[in-house]
Amino acid sequence: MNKLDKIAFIMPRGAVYRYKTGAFGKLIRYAPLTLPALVSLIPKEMNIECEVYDEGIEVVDATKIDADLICISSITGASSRAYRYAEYFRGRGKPVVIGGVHATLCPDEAAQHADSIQVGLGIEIFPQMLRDFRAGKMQPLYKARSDLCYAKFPLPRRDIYASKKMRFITVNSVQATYGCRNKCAFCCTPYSSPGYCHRPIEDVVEEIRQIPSKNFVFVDPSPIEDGYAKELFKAMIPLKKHWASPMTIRIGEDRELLELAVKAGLKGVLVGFETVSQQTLNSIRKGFNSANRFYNAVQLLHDHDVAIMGCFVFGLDSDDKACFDRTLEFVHKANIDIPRFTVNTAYPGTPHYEEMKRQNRIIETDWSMYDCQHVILKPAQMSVDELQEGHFRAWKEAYRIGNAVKRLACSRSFLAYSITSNIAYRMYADNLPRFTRDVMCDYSDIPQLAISN
Ligand code: B12
Ligand code: SF4
Repeated sequence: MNKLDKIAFIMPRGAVYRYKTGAFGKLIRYAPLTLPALVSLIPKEMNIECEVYDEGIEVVDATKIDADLICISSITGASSRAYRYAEYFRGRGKPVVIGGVHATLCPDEAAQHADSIQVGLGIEIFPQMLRDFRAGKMQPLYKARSDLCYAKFPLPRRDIYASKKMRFITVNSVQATYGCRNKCAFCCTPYSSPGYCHRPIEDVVEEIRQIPSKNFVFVDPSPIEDGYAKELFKAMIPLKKHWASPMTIRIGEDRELLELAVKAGLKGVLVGFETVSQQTLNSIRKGFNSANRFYNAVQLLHDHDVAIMGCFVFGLDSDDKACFDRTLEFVHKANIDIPRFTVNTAYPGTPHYEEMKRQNRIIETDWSMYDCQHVILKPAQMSVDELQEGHFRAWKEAYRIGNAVKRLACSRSFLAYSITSNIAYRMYADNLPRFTRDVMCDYSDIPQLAISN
């Protein structure tokens, strides 16, 4: 039997996203659902106290954390820090569990740093692991079943952020669907989840109804990839909420779906356009999108007062040095309300990563650099410096005051949010170049201890 009166959850963040020292301001920082969902899964009868430490909203002092079990959640870009925290706590004799998207994609690696790892959603395996831990028989690996039941989730414990909720723009994150039907070569969603799964519509509606605010965000990869979305949106209309969500650009190509979404309160979408070149879209297995329809789709969204956060990738293999200006031209012409740029990044577990490895083009192995803002691959048609500099220049150019004012004046969609986001992303764009490799891979704030056997 093990004592399990208290768990400490730690969510490390990459340097750009860290509280105070990062570049990702409060105006664009919403709460991930990860820790509220995990805490809600702790069986009540186990009577376990929880402490939650999220580096996105606080400076974490590991020496002050004391708990019977340390649970670390990390995405790829935060995994080097996750491992350092794990080493420190194991050095203090504290058992460590690591879960999240990176442990799901790289279980063998994560297992070297933890007493137990969790692969996939925690829905069944997290409570099981806690029971096993208390019984003194925790297993080294817990893997979610591929036929999980998505009904009757406990309500996420958003109250864990109560004392720090002002550090987020919202803590009201909701997820209705998991995985994605598409299989874009660079994206880890299809390779870290078992297909495209839905929660029952009545569960999602009831969860949204209970949110004590008019506004919330979906964190689904794209909830509109099949007929589920239309039924969900119909059921959401009476709730009279306002919301934003990631979605493919299909939302701007299916008028009936868009009208239902707007009636249900849609105010903003995050769309991964990735590129304005059809050849490049095809090369990344995103050829189901048509670049020549992007402009009209954006206009349709704007006509329905929906603001667009548009994401673009630079340095894909068919991108030459003209990709920066070509993309900016589209951003300006279409008045993309909140443009965001990334550089070609290969995440482990994806076909893209395997291909880049095969071609011996991966030039960076510290996961902290895998935040999509730093070049980690040899580009095909430009140098590493040209890609990095072109990327920073695109951010700067898009957020020049004149450009931001022009697009906001033209679009007028969800204006208050678009204005504050533009201010926050302008600061982000100005700050990005100071996140050099030395800053990104500096772990000196995490204490070091040798692992005791
Ligand atoms: C919120 C969010 C963010 C937030 C915070 C992320 C963070 N944790 O630091 C912000 C805005 C900062 C962000 C930034 C970025 N993000 Co992001 N983000 C998300 C998003 C939309 C929602 C996360 C969430 O709430 N999920 C819902 C919860 C319930 O699921 P979950 O996190 O997987 O948790 C469950 C299980 O994994 C497991 N679990 C998780 N942790 C643990 C821990 C333990 C101990 C246990 C037992 C179980 C467990 O149980 C949980 C409950 O079932 C996801 C997409 C998604 N839907 O997951 C992308 C996602 C995590 N982001 C991603 C990416 C690529 C980025 C960016 C590069 C974006 C960009 N283009 O610039 C940056 C990178 C930042 C960095 N430094 O690396 C990728 C991750 C890729 C990877 N391999 O790491 C995702 C998966 C989207 C995607 N498909 O591309 N992101
Ligand atoms: S990029 Fe978007 S559409 Fe493509 S697989 Fe990922 S979530 Fe699905």
